[in-house]
Amino acid sequence: VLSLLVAGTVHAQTAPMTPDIPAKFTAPADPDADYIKRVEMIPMRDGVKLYTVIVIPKGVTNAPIMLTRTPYNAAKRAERNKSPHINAMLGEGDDAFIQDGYIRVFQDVRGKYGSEGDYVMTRPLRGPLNNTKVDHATDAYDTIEWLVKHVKESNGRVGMVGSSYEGFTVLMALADPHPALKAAVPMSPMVDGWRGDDWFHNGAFRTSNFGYIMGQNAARGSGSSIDTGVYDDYVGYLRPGSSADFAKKYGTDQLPFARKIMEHPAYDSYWQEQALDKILGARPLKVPTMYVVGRWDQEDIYGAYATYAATEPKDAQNDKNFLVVGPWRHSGVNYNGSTLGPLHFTGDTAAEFRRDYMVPFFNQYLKEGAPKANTPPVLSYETGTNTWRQLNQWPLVPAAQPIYLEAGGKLAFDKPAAKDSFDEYISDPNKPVPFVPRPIRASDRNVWGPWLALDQRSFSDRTDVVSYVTEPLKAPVHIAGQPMVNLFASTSGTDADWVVKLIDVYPDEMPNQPEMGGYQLGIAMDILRGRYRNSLEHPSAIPANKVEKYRFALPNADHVFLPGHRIMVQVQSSWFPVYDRNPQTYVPNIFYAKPADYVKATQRIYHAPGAESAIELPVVK
Ligand code: PG9
Repeated sequence: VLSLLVAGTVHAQTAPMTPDIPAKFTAPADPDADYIKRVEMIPMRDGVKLYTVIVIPKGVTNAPIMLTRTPYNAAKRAERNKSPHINAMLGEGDDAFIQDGYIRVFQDVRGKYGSEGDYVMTRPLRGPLNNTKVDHATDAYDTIEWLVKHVKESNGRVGMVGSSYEGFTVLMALADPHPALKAAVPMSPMVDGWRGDDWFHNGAFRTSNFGYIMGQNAARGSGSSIDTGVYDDYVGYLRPGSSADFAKKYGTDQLPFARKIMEHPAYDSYWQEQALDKILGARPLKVPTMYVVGRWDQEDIYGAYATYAATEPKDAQNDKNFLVVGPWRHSGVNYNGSTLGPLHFTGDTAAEFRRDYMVPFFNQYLKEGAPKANTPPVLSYETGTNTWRQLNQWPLVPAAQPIYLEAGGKLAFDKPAAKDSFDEYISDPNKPVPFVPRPIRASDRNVWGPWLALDQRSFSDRTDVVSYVTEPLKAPVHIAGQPMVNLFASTSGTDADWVVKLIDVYPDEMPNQPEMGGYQLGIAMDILRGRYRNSLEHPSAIPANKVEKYRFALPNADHVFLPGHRIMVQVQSSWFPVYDRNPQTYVPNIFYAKPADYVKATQRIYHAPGAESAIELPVVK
């Protein structure tokens, strides 16, 4: 009887056979929580409503709003942990916003998770590719319009931030910005999916996208994964044959976006018309924007630089366009930036950037009376010396200083003298060069995240990789810009891929970090699909056994090769399975190559008068 009496109230007993799973359970809101979370369905101009989570620190008034528009589940983006504490509940990258009392908003893009409407992957702007009345520019506009009218704790000023796809939605909002959008920080934005962001690099397809597309598009919520039943992705991707065969085997070809990709292997109008750098470069620059990217960004290493370069000429007063490059992997800016693989930096470079540069930048435009931030035109983490540098421009210098590939595996600043000199290797598409040591688990974050910074030694001695290296440097060599490849090569096939890797070779012994002795660190590495050597839009077969020139840009670098280190260049013709295999026989569409098209080819890399293979380096004098 006593147990039924609580503070004088008599409770009915729960019968033993009462079902223990209630029809409905709702946890009470924690009265001690330091924030309020509201979920709203915000109406867009076409009547579609978008699921939006609004997190308001308790007690704030006149606070700025920080908006992220995501295809990755807004509810989860605002729930790192279930916690009454805002700093435990929001993501690591939100730390500085929390400290500064921002209202944080996450919204599902149309067609994903809680939002209504249809989903189109990286939905193009209204225009030739989008004949509807809506796009991410209108959705961002309508959302901001609603937020400033309905969030009474706000001061009516909005900023946008986000990385990768979320960086793409930031850029889309800039195409036709709402007047309340006062500042933007697109991080590693997806800008041009053919030239050098997610889907392709210079025409070579990135096979892991099939897994991404399954995860994003097989369902409105989280989709499905591709389970090959093979531990080593190298085998899992090789066995089915061409990429189209792979897509067919796992059902990916049922998804329209996979089909769109396979129907547009070249840089045709489908890709050109959605390249956001061109689109934004042709529009007025209205909103102060800080482009952010990681030095070793393994997914979107192209877009931030390209869009910064395309919009920079419009920044006449030098007060609207800014660039930040940190020593990070893709989206690493939102996590701990102390290390990348075995590389150690000068502390948590990402938290430092967020606290010392990003939030003061936003505050300047979003908070009344906030001081002008100390935002340099370009903030760059110079690798090698591991130093943040405030620069006036990017690139610092054009790629003007050739370093030549020479006989005997030498690399030197002097032109090669020998006649008709070349190195030869056999590229076998049935035994492609792996991009990380096997077994490959690309879905493992510790493999995928740092892979661009991983030791290239495992590949340098393969018989289908050629390496050229300088003597140990007597003085530092600083490069700051985009190295240009000038490769003179022939193939016995009629198509070929050329992978060129600019590498910093560490001294044999590194007493303070012994495992770095002899390390081969990728500084700028990329691929060109040979059929696009003369035109990205109109591919052409390579004449067999004829020396051709292949010219393409490597990713931007700001790196000091220190004395005692050596500069290395590696060349190979496959990089698998991060990139699909070139069959080495010219076929109309590589996605659909047949088993018989995959043939061995003899590749020759020339270092002879008139055919001086070189990398033009942006050397800072
Ligand atoms: N890199 C991812 C992505 C962006 C856009 C399209 C497809 C993939 C991302 O991290 O969001």
